Amino acid sequence: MFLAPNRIDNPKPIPVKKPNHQLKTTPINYHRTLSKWVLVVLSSLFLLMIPGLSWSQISISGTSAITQNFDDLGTSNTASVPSGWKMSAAGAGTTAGYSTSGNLTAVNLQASSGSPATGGRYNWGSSSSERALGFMTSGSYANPNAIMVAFKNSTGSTITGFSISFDYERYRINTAAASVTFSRSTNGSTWTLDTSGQSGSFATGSSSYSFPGTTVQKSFSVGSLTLAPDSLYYFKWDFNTSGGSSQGIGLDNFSLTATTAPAATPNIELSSPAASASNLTEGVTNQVLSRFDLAVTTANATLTGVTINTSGTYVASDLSNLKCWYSADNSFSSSTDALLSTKSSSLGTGSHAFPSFTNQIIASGNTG
Ligand SMILES: [Ca+2]
Ligand SMILES: [Ca+2]
Repeated sequence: MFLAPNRIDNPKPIPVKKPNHQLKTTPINYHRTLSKWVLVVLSSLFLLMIPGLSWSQISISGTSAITQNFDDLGTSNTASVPSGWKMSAAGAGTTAGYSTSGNLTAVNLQASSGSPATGGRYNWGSSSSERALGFMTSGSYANPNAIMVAFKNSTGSTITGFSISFDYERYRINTAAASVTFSRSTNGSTWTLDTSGQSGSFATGSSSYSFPGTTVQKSFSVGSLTLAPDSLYYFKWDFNTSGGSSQGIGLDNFSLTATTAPAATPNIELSSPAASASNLTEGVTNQVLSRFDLAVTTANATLTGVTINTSGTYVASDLSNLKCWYSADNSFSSSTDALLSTKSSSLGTGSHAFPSFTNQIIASGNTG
């Protein structure tokens, strides 16, 4: 960190040498916060570089809810499922893992009214803008089937739990038993049943349609997780609609909220070379007045502000501004280092908080 005054007074035709004034600075305060968004930026860039990966995992970048209402399916009977979501091949629901090669990323039927009887992967809906994703089976479209989704922990912290909610919606009642179970996985292939998410048995009855009819709302928490940064987590819904005389079931209104462990606190060692008094000559710019070093370990740190004290024999009008620069090394360059703030008023001796400060991340293991 370098502090430098910059003389920008109007040039005078005949420069008059003023007596040198002594100006001394001492950093008296700095602020730090944890930084997690670097990881978010990097993962976003990675996704941008691989546009073909439409089925890539959904990034959990914080503790806000991640939702999916499937309404973007529209009324297409070949609509692609949302990014990160997959459907098993017909009849392959029980054995399907997230990376099973036969998995599909589009529906093959849609219905918003009427009495559809063809089995398939359904884009269900009550209107063109209210959709759900699911199945109805038949003699030619085998049971069971599954929907899966993958998430990546991009929070930079350990995820310790989830709050999850979703709805099962029935679009067709029929004489065959129907139920949906819910499982979770850390690898997308070994699934652990979570009974909190199961639909229970849908009542059977003679064939009839409603868009939608019975809705089963699920809302529950998953705790005791240790999901490290950058690791993946998977959810699976197994639809058992018994084959023929199938009921038509959809999944809708999914919401996932992560709970994270308190992030590691960065360890910051401040070393401040003695702020030796120095004399400034009129007209000089980018004169280093003081430097302090921040050695960061354990976790990334973000410098969010700097306040200094100045003292000496100078007066406010001797300076045009004071600048706070960041350098990743120990030599100052106004062309390659980062200007974090410029203070151009009230420059007399005393305390100066640098205004409109540009936050500066110092990654763990680095000194800036
Ligand atoms: Ca919906
Ligand atoms: Ca709905």
